[in-house]
Amino acid sequence: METAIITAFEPFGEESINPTEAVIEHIPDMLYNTRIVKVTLPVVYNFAFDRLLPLIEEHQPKLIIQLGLALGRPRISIERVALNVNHADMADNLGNQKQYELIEPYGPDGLFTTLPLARLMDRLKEKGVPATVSNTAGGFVCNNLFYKTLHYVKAMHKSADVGFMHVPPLPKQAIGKNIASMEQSHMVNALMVVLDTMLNPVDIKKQAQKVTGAKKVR
Ligand code: PCA
Repeated sequence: METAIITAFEPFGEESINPTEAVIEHIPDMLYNTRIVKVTLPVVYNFAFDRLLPLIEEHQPKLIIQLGLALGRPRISIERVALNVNHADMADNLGNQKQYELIEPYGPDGLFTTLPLARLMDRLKEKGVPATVSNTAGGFVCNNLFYKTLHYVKAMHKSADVGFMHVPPLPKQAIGKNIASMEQSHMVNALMVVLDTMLNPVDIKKQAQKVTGAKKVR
């Protein structure tokens, strides 16, 4: 049976919750004959991808969708690119702060998602979810995980598509702060749109028609 892996993150920094943990639990365990494997990863530069790697090897997934919390962003962000850099003001959950550091010393500067971004934006709009394509996943653990996953999949010639979705905080996380927030239902809808677009055989056909002539960067 084919598998897709969806990942969330633990809370980090000042936050006592990370909405991504609950969002992945709202997704069924099976969609269009594909098993959905869910895992919450530690917010630690050196451990996040290391926790995911054995699952990639065990399941050989056809799709990997990663979720992270982006405080301060008002919409769902589907990330276009992972950059080969660790650079953040914040320390990870083990106190490591990284700046001006390459993730993979011999890796490319950036790696693009393999998700069909235009199709996803159309479908998220139809569904009424505020969403945008983002050109940076930041320089913290989310970008690190996204970069390492894209790099591994490419280097090991895996067939998995890889995407990253940042979500805003929940309304209860924004109380008393001058920041945007989003109801969990929008986040779950957004993830379902991504999964449906990638796993529903009818949608895959539509995507193929839409991207004919576009080069898939691998
Ligand atoms: N967001 C952080 C790390 C974990 C998470 O959910 C980030 O954007 O890097």
